[in-house]
Amino acid sequence: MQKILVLHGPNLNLLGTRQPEIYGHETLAGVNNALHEKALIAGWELNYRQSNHEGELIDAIHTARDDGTCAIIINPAAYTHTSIAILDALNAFEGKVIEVHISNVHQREAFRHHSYVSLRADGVIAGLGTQGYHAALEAIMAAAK
Ligand code: CA2
Repeated sequence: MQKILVLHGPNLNLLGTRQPEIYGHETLAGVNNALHEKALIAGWELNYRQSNHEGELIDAIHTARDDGTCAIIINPAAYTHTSIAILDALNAFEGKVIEVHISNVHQREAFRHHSYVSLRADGVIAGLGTQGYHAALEAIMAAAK
């Protein structure tokens, strides 16, 4: 079974509980369960992880590098705009990387317009709400056919 990791950055544990006008009403558990089910039906293993700590996200990327994970879907949240360390970790991962943002970061404050992670990402999805995660998953599975 091919394996995918979905990695959620800081504050995304609050999804569905605050700022629904920006991030929608779906909870993180709802997103993860729906992705897990979709992957499983297609014969893929999907693991997910959320952390508010940069080092834990980096450790999860290192684990993915060693455990046969073939693709990472990552919403680095605010670390998108600050973290060279997450970029470096992703650069050491050989599989596919898709960067997802729930909101359209380009319509928001200027500091959200730059992404370190985009320097490594094979694809970037922004502004589709939580459907962006599904688009990323479908793209990864379609590319492997
Ligand atoms: O649009 C996205 O997915 C972001 O990655 C979300 C980050 C933000 O810093 C990025 O610029 C864009 C923020 C995640 C915070 O998530 C919350 C969800 C619900 C309530 C409060 C925060």
